Order: sequence, then structure tokens, then C-alpha cells
Amino acid sequence: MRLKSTWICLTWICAAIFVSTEAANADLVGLWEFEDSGNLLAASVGSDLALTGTAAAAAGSGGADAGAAQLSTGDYFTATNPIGANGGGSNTNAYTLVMDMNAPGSSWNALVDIDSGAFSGDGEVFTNPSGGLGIDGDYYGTGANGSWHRIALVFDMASDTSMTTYIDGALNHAHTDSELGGSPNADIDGRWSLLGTFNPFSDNGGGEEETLAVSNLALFSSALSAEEVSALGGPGSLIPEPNSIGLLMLGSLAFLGLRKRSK
Ligand SMILES: [Ca+2]
Ligand SMILES: [Ca+2]
Ligand SMILES: [Ca+2]
Repeated sequence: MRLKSTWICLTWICAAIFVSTEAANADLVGLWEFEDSGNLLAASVGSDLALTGTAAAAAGSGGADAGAAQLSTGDYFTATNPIGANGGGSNTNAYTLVMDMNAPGSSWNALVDIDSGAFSGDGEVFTNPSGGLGIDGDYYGTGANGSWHRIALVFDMASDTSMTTYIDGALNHAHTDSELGGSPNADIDGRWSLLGTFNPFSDNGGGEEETLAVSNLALFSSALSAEEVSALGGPGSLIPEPNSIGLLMLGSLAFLGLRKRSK
């Protein structure tokens, strides 16, 4: 009886992981993996990146994530956002950005400039000189410390917590609209809503851009749930490995179940 409930429980967990990963994959509209050292700007999903400054080929986080791009102060990408209006406004108000990065965490470091200066010339998300992740004086966790981390930034401008951050699949902080400066910054079509393009690792020339390596960058067309971000896990190849693992685990469990029944 205990074996049976363990089996049902494991199947349920695997199915939940599988469903979460599937849901996230369906919304993946941009993926840049930096695996081609001869063309670091190539997109695996969506449009190729544009580069301001220089990017050097570097080692990724390991395994299938072999390649990365090394950026220095003043170097940043421009990415095309194909999502268009969603989340109740004219801009993209519900979306998720995921980045696998390795930054020293010894000075201010812009992760993304989103608003093209409409609300603020600064970047919209930073790590601070202690490696904390956030914006506007609200920094939490360790997103930059000389190790690889998967940073997930979930935006839902219609909600009262317009930005929620995750590090390596675990909830880091849900930024309240008050923490984000209130209206109009945290409103629909506010400072963190996405326009037609955005600039990963730019601080609008402000120079608060650390030397960092990025091995994956991904854009999802929805505000991923905590469960979906958790299923993405830590740094490594983003897609489609989790699917294969989920299928493999489900297959193995089904096989064990059949064997058990035939005994
Ligand atoms: Ca800005
Ligand atoms: Ca809001
Ligand atoms: Ca990579």
C-alpha cells in the first residue's frame, strides 16, 4: 500500500514538472544560447541579437551549455520583442526574462534596460555591489558572486507586485508596486513594460555594467508561475532538456508500474 502511494505520488510530481515545463515552452518566443563562437548573436528562437560594443566567446555553465558571451562595461545587446500588446495595455505587460549569467557582484551591474528612457535613463534591473538582485534600493539574495546563476524576472504590470525575481528556480523577491515607485512607473504600460526592443546588460551608457558572462537569455510571452520558474531550475541548457527528463521519468515510472502489476 505504501509502495502504491509512493508510486502515485512520484507520478504526480513528474507530471506536474512535465506540465509546468510544457506550459513554459509554449510561451518561449526568444532564446539566445551563445553556443556558436563564430556568431554569438544567433537566435535559437526569435530574431538574432544586435550588439553595441564587443562580445567575446567564453565557456558556458557546463554540460550542454558549453558557450557564453563575455561582456564588459559599455557592451550590451539589443533584442527584438515579438510579443506585442498584452496584459491590458499597449505594451507587453506580462512576460518573463530568464538569463544564465556569471558576474563578479563587486560593483553595480545593469541586467536590462527596458523602457528606452521613457521613465528612467537607468537600467530597470540591477545587481548591487553586494551581488543582491533588484531595483530602487530593494535588493535581495545573491544573483552575482562569481558563480553561474539562473536569474528569472517575471513581470505582470497589472498586478500589485509588478516584478517578481527568482534565483536558480527559487523565489527571491516579489517587488510591490510601492517598492517600484508606485504610479505611473508600476502601472500597466509603466517602466517595466516591454516595447518593441529591449537592451540586456545596458545602463543607457551609464557605465554601471560589470564584466559578466551570459550563457543563455530567454524571453517568454507570459508571466511564468512560481511552479513554471521552479521547473526551469538552475543554469544550464534551457530547452528542451527538461522535457526529455520529464518524459524519461514518466516512462520509467510507467514501466515500473506495469512490471509491478504483472508480478
Ligand atoms: Ca531605463
Ligand atoms: Ca502594477
Ligand atoms: Ca550557452
